[in-house]
Amino acid sequence: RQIEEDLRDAIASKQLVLHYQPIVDASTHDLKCLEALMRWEHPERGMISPGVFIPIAEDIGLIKQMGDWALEHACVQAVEWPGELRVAVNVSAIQFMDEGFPQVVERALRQSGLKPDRLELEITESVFMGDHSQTQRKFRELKALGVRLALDDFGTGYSSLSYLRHAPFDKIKIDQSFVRGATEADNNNSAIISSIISLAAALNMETVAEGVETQDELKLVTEKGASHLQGRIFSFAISHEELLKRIANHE
Ligand code: G
Ligand code: G
Ligand code: MN
Ligand code: NA
Repeated sequence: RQIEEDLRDAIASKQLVLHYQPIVDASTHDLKCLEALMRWEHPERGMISPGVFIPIAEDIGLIKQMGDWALEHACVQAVEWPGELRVAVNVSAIQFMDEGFPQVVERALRQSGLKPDRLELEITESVFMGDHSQTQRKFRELKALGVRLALDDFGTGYSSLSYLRHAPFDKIKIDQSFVRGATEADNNNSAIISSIISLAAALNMETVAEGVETQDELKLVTEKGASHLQGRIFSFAISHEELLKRIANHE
């Protein structure tokens, strides 16, 4: 297919870019972290969403190359930000399962000079489908590098609480499907959000409520005690240039 061919040279042709979505402290609404979200600026089709091209990249064996690029590029850009801001990078399960993944992270840190605790890796529950001892080894190596680990899209996959016993996550991201409509009567979303937040607190993990769009959702996740918030009510993902402008205006 044409789109597959086009994707193969998207990196070399510099058509991939990272946009950044703010994640704020739930009490102060201060900017704490930026989630890097890949965009493909296709020469003819315009901006293509990662929801479309990431699954294709996974199918045709390009996700490692693209994900490694995103990691390196995000570290290079984050070095320019004020030192208290972190960058969160999404890691595909296929990319994580590659034997040398911790070394890719180490190289991205070394080449950029980014302090390890400013890098947060967003990993989904699907990594637990892989070989258990290899997964544990990678977690150990990544923690030894000093990076932070976040469990992304929590509650949507093959969630088993047993993962959390042995996995050194610093943060749990509550999937936006729970936040969306959590304010409507007659559904269980709000109870699920409460349980995830108390579980995370008991395990000493931070929580991000994702996809906060409305005042009602904001009020609810704040009352429930999420430590961090992300969503359009604060900002959608913006270009790196726009981010640098906002940072400059703030100082
Ligand atoms: O930005 P948007 O909502 O369109 O992103 C859709 C999906 O694509 C999200 O699930 C997000 O995690 C994923 N995604 C965005 N950027 C990356 C990336 O660099 N690597 C991986 N593996 N997934 C990404
Ligand atoms: O799977 P992951 O958590 O990485 O997905 C992040 C995705 O969520 C991005 O594609 C981002 O554009 C999207 N997103 C972020 N905030 C909101 C929001 O408030 N509403 C909706 N509908 N999507 C959001
Ligand atoms: Mn994510
Ligand atoms: Na998510």
